[in-house]
Amino acid sequence: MTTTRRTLLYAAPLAAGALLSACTGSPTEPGADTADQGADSGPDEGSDGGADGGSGDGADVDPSGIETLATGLQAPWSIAFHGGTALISERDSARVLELAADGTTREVGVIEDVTPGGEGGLMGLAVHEGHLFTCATTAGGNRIERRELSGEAGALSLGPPQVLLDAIPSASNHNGGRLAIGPDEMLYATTGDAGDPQSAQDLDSLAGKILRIAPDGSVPTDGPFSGSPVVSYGHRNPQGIAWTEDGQLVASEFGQNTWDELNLIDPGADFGWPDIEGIAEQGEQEEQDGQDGPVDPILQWPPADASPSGIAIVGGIAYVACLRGERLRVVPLDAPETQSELLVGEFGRLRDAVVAPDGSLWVLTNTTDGRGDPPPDGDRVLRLEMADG
Ligand SMILES: [Ca+2]
Repeated sequence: MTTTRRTLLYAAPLAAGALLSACTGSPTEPGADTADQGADSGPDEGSDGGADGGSGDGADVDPSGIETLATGLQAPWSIAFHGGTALISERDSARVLELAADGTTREVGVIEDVTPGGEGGLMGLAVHEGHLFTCATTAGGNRIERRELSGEAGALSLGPPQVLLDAIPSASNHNGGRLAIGPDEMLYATTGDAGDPQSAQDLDSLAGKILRIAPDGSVPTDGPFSGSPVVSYGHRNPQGIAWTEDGQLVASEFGQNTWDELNLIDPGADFGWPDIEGIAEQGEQEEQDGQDGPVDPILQWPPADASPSGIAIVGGIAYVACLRGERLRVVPLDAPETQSELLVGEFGRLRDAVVAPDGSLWVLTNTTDGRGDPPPDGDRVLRLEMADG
């Protein structure tokens, strides 16, 4: 297979079987993991699976090397880079950690006023021009703040908080919570429906949306809805956002019972929830109001095989960290049907995937949040090397 896109160098020191499935992208058996996952995954970040979504041959995979960069993390949620230094959020402790080259972590600070509970707590991180942005659950809803980062690597500290956006509806489930700086240097945030599905269709609610604000918290004047930070609506619980080199925003989203989604986000678009889950069935689209109707996902998966959270895009390929599905999905965006999968069942639930400054792909495991089966050394950061294929 000749390709110019960047592909993944990967090795599976632990399980040849996982390597085989990574290479072939063989379909998983429906319900195969429900015995040990169904009981503890609940209805939200993993729910009852349906039929097999299938997966075919995807990106070239050249087994070579995988590295554990850090262990001992507790319910980690997000990785963001401040220069060459990785910052990691822990959901329940509300700690922001910095990762040293030797794999040790150091507490940079604890985000104040965080009220962890269910899926809430300290969630997404983003860094832009010396500032750390956080999304966290507080008594007054989910809140986006920024703080100045000061000091050198190994001695970083946080300045006082500035609240950028407050009172985003929160609940024990469906908090969204992912942050990212876009190619337009704006701050994007995903929000869940917080248990009120209809709020996703209410343009006056911040729930069930993808939002966009300036780094100072102001609402950009060029958004699709005047005076509003809303970019897109009709989302249930999106937790992953990333951009292609062409600037296309891509988002992952948890479905309810039937279909998780991977969506291409265009400003102003409706993504269907709660009327439609996954790709619209015949007839569902006609029932919708609006000129263009809701937008279908480019790909859908049964929650048992996915439950997607953070995503990273490298060379036109989206890498999707899956919680209940316990795998990294590999989706060539120009041919989503050729998707494949990596790390299947090897490291448990996966929460985030990010591109590091050196171009490698980092993946954050998530086995210690009460739903996984944690190893004795807690959660970890994995490094997967990328190479030109
Ligand atoms: Ca949808």
